[in-house]
This record gives sequence, C-alpha cells and structure tokens, in this order.
Amino acid sequence: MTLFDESFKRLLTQHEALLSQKNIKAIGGNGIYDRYIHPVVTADHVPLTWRYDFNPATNPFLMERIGVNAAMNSGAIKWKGRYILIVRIEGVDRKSFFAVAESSNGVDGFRFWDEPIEIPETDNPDTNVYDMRLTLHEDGWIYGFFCTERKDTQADKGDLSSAVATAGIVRTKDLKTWERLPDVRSKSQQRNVALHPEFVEGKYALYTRPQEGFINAGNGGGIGWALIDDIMQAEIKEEKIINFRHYHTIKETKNGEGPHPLKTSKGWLHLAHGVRNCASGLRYVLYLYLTDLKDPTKLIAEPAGYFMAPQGEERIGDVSNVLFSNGWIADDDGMVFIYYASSDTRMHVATSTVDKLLDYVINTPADGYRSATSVAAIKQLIKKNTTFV
Ligand code: M1P
Repeated sequence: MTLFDESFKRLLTQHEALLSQKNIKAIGGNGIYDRYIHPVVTADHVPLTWRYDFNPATNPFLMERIGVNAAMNSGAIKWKGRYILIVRIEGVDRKSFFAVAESSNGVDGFRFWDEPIEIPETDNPDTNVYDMRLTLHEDGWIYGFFCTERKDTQADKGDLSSAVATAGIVRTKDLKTWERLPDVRSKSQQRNVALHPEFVEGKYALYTRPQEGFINAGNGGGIGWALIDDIMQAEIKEEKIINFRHYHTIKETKNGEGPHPLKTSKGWLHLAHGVRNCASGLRYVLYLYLTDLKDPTKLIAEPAGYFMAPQGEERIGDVSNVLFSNGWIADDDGMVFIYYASSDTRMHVATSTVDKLLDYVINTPADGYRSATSVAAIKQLIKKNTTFV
C-alpha cells in the first residue's frame, strides 16, 4: 500500500467514525432542557469530497484543497420524517453558503447531502449569505429567509469592512431546487428576519430586526413585526417593535428573532438571541418569550435573563462567547429539538418539550430591571419553599 493509499484510508475511517458517533444526554441540567455531550455538526462533518482532491496524480500529498472554518447557525425543519438542518458552512475564505444535513433521530447521525445548495443570485450578487430561517408556510411553500450581505458602496474608499445587510428569500418544495425571490426592501438594514408560518390579516408576516448599521442596532433595535402585501416583492413599509431591548439586561445591545415561533396552546413560543457588551466583547445568549395566539405582536410572558448561555467548550471558538439559534423542531409528541451554534463554530442540540418550555416561560419571574426586584423574587420563592424544607 502506498503512503497516499494509507492516508486516504485513514481519512475515510476517521471521517466515518465521526459521522457515526452516538450522542447522549449530558448529565445534570436545570430541568428545563437537556444538552448533549457532542456537537451534532462541525466543520469536520463536511464531506471529504468537498475538501480533498482524491487523485494521487494531482494531489500526491493528499492535502485539503478547500478548507472549512465552521458549520454553524442552521435553519431546521422536520421533513418526510427526517430532521433537516440547513447548515451555514463558512469556508476558510470567510464566504458562507448553505448545505442540507439530515438525521433520523435529531440528535446524532447528521450527514450532508451530496452537494451544497446553489442559491440563485439576484441582479445584485450577494457577497455573503448566512443564517437561514426555514418556514413551512400555510401557502404550501418552504421559505428560507437569510441574510445577504454586500459591500457598503457609500463607505470611505479605504474602508473594506463596511457592509449592508438585508434579507434574501428563497422558496422550495423539495429542499433541492430553490427559487430566489427579490430581496426584502426596507428603510433600514435587516438581519435575523423570519417568516411567520400563518397569514395574518390575509398577509405574510415577518419578524424583523431593523438596525442602523451593519453591526450596531443603534436606535433601531428590538425585534420588529411587519405585514407584507406581496411576497414576490416583499417590502417592509411599517414595522412595529414587539420585543424591546432594555438597559442592563441580556439584550441591552441588540436582540434578534431566532427561528419562527412555535404555535402552542398558550401562545406563540419564541426563541431569540440577546446581546450584551462587556470588556471581553459581545456576549450572545438565547432567551424565550411568549406572544398571544390571536395577536402574535402582544407579549404575554418573558422570563428574566437568559434561557441558555455558552458553557464550557461552547464558550470558545471563532467568535467566542456566543450562542446563536435560528432553528428548532417541535415533534407531534411535544418533544422540542433546539439547534444552536456555539461561538460561531459548531452546531449542538438541546432537547425539551413544549410543556416544559411553556412552564419555564410562564412561571419564571419576569425581569424587574433592578437588583432589589431580583432579591424580592428570590425572597418570594424562599417563602413559598418554607412549607417544603
Ligand atoms: O457573531 C455572532 C453573530 O453576529 C451576528 O448576529 P446579529 O445579527 O445579532 O448581529 C450575525 O452575524 C450572526 O451570524 C453571528 O452568529
């Protein structure tokens, strides 16, 4: 056997071992959800044929030709009984693209389809596309809303970092062929746009995140809501903030809707991210809130603080101290699979149930916005417990 053959065999064996690795629930936890010991998708899960030239004549050292930096912020959908992630893959060239990975049980065994997704471009080509939110809409299409980013042509000549973000739209019936619709038109930059699964007042409804700049929410901020007259020419005309930022909270700097909310008996259950700044940089955490079934813009409940924050190895990565989620799946039996990325590097799953998440959202004290109100909430709990301990 040649050295090439040996390396080739080793590469295939190691890759297969990773793909077939079983996942198990991590011990401990807070009763609200369970984490799992392994990430579900990483850069190393990406098919070897996308990265290596296997021809010994043209790649005698069996080197990786196209490197992958991260497999992160993934949209999710249950489709034909399979758990599907539309993974954001970021190459070492810093360009992101999308690829389908599927699993039979939602917690392990994720394998990519043969090729990445080809997203058609508009007349104004995207420089970078990322963070797709999937919605099976009642109109029968599966929509993907994603961030499309292009260079800011108004920026100073030497400024090669400023960008303009808006929401791109694709739709599909088979997750294989994707039709590109015109980008969402909006007065401000937009990221974290998700499509509500039902018509509201006969219109498509979007969760938005108006922002003044590419990174900063500025005065905009907050999770917005907009009704869209025509999805083929989507335009955000009026935007109402339905989930506000607040001073000295986990979403002081900015926040953004995750995947579209889950419809439950007690209201629309939302998963979002909140961002707070500190000396070591931005801290991204996940939080939940509940809105009214008949009026999805009306807040019913929102626990204080975060639902999930990076833990252990999750805290380290390409952009450290970040948890981000744009995909979750609720099964018919009430089980919920929360797909989240840690530190812009890898994908994980946490599982819970609709009942547990509703209990958490409804019965966790809301933020009183002062240290004294936090102490009051704890004292109330201690008092309630005196009969039990
Ligand atoms: O790096 C953390 C996240 O930063 C951005 O989040 P937001 O839209 O809230 O500003 C996005 O680029 C996201 O992809 C990234 O994970």
